[in-house]
Amino acid sequence: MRISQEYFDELKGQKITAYTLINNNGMEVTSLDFGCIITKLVVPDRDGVLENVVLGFDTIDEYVTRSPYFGAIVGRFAGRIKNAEFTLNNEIYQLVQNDNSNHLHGGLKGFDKVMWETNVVENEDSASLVFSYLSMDGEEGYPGNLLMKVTYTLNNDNELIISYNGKSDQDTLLNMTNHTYFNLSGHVKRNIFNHQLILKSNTFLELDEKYIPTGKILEVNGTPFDFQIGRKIVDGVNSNHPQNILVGNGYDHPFLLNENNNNEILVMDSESGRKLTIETDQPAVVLYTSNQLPDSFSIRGIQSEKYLGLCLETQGLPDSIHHPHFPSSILKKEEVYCSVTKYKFSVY
Ligand code: FUC
Repeated sequence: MRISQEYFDELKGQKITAYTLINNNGMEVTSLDFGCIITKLVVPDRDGVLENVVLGFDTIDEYVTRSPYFGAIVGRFAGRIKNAEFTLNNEIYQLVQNDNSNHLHGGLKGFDKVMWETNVVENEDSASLVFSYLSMDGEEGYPGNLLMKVTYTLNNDNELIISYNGKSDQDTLLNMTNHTYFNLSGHVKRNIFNHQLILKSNTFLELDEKYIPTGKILEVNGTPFDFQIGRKIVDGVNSNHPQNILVGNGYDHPFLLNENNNNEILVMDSESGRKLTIETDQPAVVLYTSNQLPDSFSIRGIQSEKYLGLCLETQGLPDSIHHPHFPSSILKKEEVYCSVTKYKFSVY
């Protein structure tokens, strides 16, 4: 295992560093201390060819001005909170409105746009980046001083393990995820239409026209939302299902997971032979097929357009604070938020 570290860019006089973890098979994960952004993830295809399989940029300016959360850690709350407000312990909290009148992905300056203190840890069979950030009471509207730690570990089994650890001095909301856009073709040679997805989930959340959960939990049976035996992403693009059409022809939906820590999410690209297996302890995964990716810029020389990346955001349910029948995302004072998601790369 190796760790390298190099100057990436500068933002308002602050130096941003890119850290790269490299395992004995040549798999590489590069991440910034800004937003814990994964800029590159290099994995072999079935012929052993090492290529990058995530969307990312080479300058900080692109991340700050136009990135739709490429590779970033999202917090304090992944997904939307209706009307950007909530009541907790009889107190009303007004959050930053950054998605119409709603709150999205932690606000205008969420965890994806702050500097994280970074430490490197090297072991024989793994290497880790440990990121820490103290989010102050009132930041983006949330209560409590929250100390957050996010750890990226790469091992020699081609696994990237992301673990989250948080503690607040007041009751607060917390729902963390990583917002990587995967494209297993390698260097974005094709869009994700033919990526095959298997998901151990038989229900998903209905969304309203602002992408806020209505509260209804729908069965996947007989719909393009049924990934239990596997289907291609293009099915949801061509679908007449009102929920596929609503989000811009594709998916932008939370799926409730039937199982945890048991190969519950699988993505395969038959042309490259790359396979990604995700395991998590989170109750849900948001499947987002980059339906809103603008075509107004390029991504490392490739024209940006819809469907270039596939996001599988393991997390709690969006807007859960307004739906008592959803699993709670309240983090109690002095209790520890602890969660792990594992991404394993292999070939078939
Ligand atoms: C996802 C989606 C949103 C949004 C964002 C960039 O998590 O749920 O709709 O477009 O990412």
